[in-house]
Amino acid sequence: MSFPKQISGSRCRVCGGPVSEFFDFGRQPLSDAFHEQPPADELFFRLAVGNCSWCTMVQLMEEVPRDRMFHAGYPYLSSGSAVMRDHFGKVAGRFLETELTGPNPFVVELGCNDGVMLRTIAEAGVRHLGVEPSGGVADLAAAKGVRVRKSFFEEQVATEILAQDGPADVIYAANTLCHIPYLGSILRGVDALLAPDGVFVFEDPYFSDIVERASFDQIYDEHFYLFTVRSVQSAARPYGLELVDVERLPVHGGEVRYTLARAGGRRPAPAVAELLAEEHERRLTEAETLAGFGSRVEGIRERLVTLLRELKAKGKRVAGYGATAKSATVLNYCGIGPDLIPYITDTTKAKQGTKTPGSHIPVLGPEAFRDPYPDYAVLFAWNHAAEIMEKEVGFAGVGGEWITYVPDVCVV
Ligand code: JHZ
Ligand code: SAH
Ligand code: ZN
Repeated sequence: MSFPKQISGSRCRVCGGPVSEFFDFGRQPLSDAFHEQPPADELFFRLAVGNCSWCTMVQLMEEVPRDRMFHAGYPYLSSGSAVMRDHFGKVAGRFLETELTGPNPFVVELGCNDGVMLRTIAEAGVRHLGVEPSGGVADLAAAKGVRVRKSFFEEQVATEILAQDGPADVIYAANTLCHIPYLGSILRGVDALLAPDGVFVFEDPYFSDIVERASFDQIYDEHFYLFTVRSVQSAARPYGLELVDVERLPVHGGEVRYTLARAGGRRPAPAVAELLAEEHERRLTEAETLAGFGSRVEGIRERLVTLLRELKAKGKRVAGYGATAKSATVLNYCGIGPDLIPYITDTTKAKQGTKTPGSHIPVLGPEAFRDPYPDYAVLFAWNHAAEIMEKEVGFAGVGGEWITYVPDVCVV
C-alpha cells in the first residue's frame, strides 16, 4: 500500500522557506515496523531528503504520521547497548552535579524510552518526568521507578506539566528532537516549561558526520531532521532561545549535544562559534557537497550489492548483525532481501521471530549467530562496532569476516 501522502512539500517545516531535494531513497517502509507476517497493506512512503535555502535545515520531504511510528508496540530499547547505558548514566550524573543542584530541582525528558537516563535521576531521588508516547517502552521505564507520562510532548502537554509540576530546570531529549517534525510546537512548549535560568539539552546525529562518513542509513522515517549547529541556532532564535553550547559526541556514529538557554541568560561557549565556522568552511549544506554525498551513496549501493552477489555465487554463508532501524534504508534502497542475506540476528526480544520491514528478512535471536557462525556478517549496528566485536571475538576466531558499508564497503 502506498503511503497516504502528507507532503511537507517544498516548504521548510521550520521557517517556511523553499526546500530543495538532494537525494531520493525511493519507496521505504516504516523502519521499526517488524512483523511476524508482514501485512498485505504494509505501509511505504517516499524517503527523500532536502535542505532549506533560508535556514539550511536538512529535512525529509515527506512526513510519516507520528502514531504510525511511535505506539505501544515500538520495539527500540535504549538499554540494548552497554556503551549507551554507560553514556546515559554519565549524562544523568552530569546533570545531577551541574544543573540540578538548586532547591527541589526538576528535570523533564522527552522520549525517555525505557528509562535508561532517568533511572539514575530517580535513584538519586530527584524530581523528574519522562514524556514518552510509546506505551511499551514507557512501561519499562516505570518499572525502573521512573515517573512517566504516556504522551507526545508538544506545546499543550508542556503547559499541563507546568501547571502540575512547575518549571523545569532541565529539559533533555536524546535521539528524539530530530524525530519531531512539529518543532515549533516543541520550542513553544520548551519556552513555556523552562525555568528562567533552565537549559534545554538535546543530542542527535550530526549532519556533518553523516556527510563525512557517508552514513546514509541515518536517514529514515524517524529521523525527520538532520541537524547542524547553524540550522539549530536559527530554529531556536524565534522562540527566544539561544544556542549556548555544543559538544561533539562519538555515540551513534557521531552526534552533537546542543544546549539552549533563554536569550541573553548565559554566555555562549566558544565551541558554538568554532563549530559554526567549521560547518561554513566545509560548505556543509551547499549544493556541491550534497551532490557529492549522493554520488558516494550510489557508489556504496553498487559495491555492496556486487559484493553480496559474489559471495552468494561462491556459496558463502552471509548473515546480518543487528536489525537496526537504520538497516531499513540500506536494505530497501539496495534491494537486498533474504536471497542475499537469509537472516539477521538481534538481541531485542520484540524483533525476534519477525521479518524486517519491506525487505522481509527473518530476524533471529543472538544465539543463531553462533550456531553455526556464518562466513560473513553485515554489521548493520556499525555504530556499536567496538562493543559488538569485543563480544563476538569468537566469530573472528573461526575466520569470520565483518562487512561494513560506511564510510565505504569494506571486509574486515
Ligand atoms: P541502534 C534506533 O535506531 C531508532 P537503530 C531511533 N530512531 C534512533 O535514533 C536510535 O535508535 C537511537 C541490536 N544489538 O542502537 C539491538 C544487538 O543485536 O543502532 C538493536 O536492535 N547486539 C530511536 O535501531 C540494534 O542492534 C548488540 O550487541 O538504528 C541496535 O540499534 C547490540 C549492542 C545491539 O539503533
Ligand atoms: N532517548 C532514548 C530514546 C530514543 S528513541 C535514546 O536516546 O536512546 C526516540 C523516542 O522518542 C521513542 O521512544 C519515541 O516514542 C519518542 N518520541 C517520539 N516523538 C516524541 C514526542 N513528541 N515527545 C516525546 N517523545 C517522543
Ligand atoms: Zn527553513
